[in-house]
Amino acid sequence: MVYFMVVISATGTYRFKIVLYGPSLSGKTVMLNTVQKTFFGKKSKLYSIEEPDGRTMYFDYLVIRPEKASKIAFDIYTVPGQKRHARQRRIVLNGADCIIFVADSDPQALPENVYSFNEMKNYLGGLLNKIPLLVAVNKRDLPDALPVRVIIGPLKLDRIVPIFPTIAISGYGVKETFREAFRLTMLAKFFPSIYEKELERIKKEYKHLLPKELLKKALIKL
Ligand SMILES: Nc1nc2c(ncn2[C@@H]2O[C@H](COP(=O)(O)OP(=O)(O)O)[C@@H](O)[C@H]2O)c(=O)[nH]1
Ligand SMILES: [Mg+2]
Repeated sequence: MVYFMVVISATGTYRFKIVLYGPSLSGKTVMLNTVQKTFFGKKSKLYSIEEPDGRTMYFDYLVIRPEKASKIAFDIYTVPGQKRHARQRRIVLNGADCIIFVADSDPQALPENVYSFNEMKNYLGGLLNKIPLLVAVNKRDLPDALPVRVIIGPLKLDRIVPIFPTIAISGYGVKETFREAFRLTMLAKFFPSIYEKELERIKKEYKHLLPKELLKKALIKL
C-alpha cells in the first residue's frame, strides 16, 4: 500500500522532506552546514533563521537537488532544540518523509536525548512507523563520549533503525547518514516492497550497535 502522496511541485519536481530532530546543541545545524559544504557545493542552498547567539530560532533549511536527477529535490530542515521552541518543532515536523534523529554523545546530554526523542514520538504518533527513521550519534570525537549502545538504549526504540556514529564538525559519517536517508526516503515512497526488504537488511547491519534488549524484542516483533 502506498500510504503517502508524493509531493510534486508546479515545475514537476518530486519533493521529499527530511527533518533533523534532536536536543539543543546536539549538532544539527553544523551537520547541515557540513552536508552543504562538503558534498553538494553550489547545487544547494542553505537558509538559517538564528538568534543573536547563533542558536537556531525557527529552523535551518537546505535544499538539495541531486545533479543527475534534477526533477528530485530534498528539503532538509532542522528543528530548534531549546525547550521553549516546542511549537516550532511540531510545525517543522509536519509532513516529514524521513527523520534523522541527531543524538549527542556528551554524557550530560543523555536525558536531553531521551526527552527530545520522546517528544518527537509523541508529536508524530503512529506516523513514525510509516516513515524512515535514522539515528546519527553525534560528537563521537568527545573524549568522554558515551558508548553508542548506552545512548541508544534509553531511547527504547521499538524497531531497528540505521545508526550512524558521526562527527559533524569534521564531516565524519555525515555523508553516509544522508546517503542512506535519501535512499530510504525514495524507496519508501516509490518502492515500498523493496523498502520492506531493506528493513530486513538494516536489522542485520546495525545489530552490533543496538542494545541486546531491543534485538530480543525485535526478533519477535518484526
Ligand atoms: N566536539 C564536537 N562538537 C560538535 C560536533 N557537532 C557540533 N558540535 C558543536 O556543538 C555546538 C552546537 O552545534 P549546533 O549545530 O549549533 O547544534 P544544534 O542546536 O543541534 O543545531 C557547536 O558549538 C558545535 O561546534 C561534533 O561532532 N563534535
Ligand atoms: Mg541549530
